[in-house]
Amino acid sequence: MKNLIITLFAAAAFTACNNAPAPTTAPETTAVEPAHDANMDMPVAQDTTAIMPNQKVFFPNLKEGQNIKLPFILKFGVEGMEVKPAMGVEPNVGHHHIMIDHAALPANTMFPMQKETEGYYHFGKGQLQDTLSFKKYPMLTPGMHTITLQFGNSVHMSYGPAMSKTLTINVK
Ligand SMILES: [Cu+2]
Repeated sequence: MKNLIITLFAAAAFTACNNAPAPTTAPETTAVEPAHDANMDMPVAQDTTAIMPNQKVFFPNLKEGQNIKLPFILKFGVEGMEVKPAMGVEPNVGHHHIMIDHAALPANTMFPMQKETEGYYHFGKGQLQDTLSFKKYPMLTPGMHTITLQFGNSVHMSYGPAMSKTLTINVK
């Protein structure tokens, strides 16, 4: 008798599950809010504003005010996060981006794609360095420029200023 009750209970539970499948789509939102609420609308992406004190990017071979001569092999450094090619979104994973003469991007902002002529370069294969040449970086004319390393997640959403580093360089 006890076994029968358990069997019936299990069958009932199974039926109940079948009758009430979990929703497969998120509730539709009617209003699209601008940047400050963007994370609410993108449940698949990590809250890119939640940067811990041990997480940062840096330039391993470049100092503030450094004189450089092109071509220059620029290395990209990151601590507390992992560089992977842009595929699925994972917490604390992403890739590097370089911006010439642009400030760090606010968190949850989409990195401009295919805008190299405007000074936006993304390294979605997980590259850890690039060669600064005048051919690829024509905006690096002689004189002072800012160069910003910006970490972003696999869908090119910025992790924000906390995961960026900006230096001024003097191109000779
Ligand atoms: Cu990217």
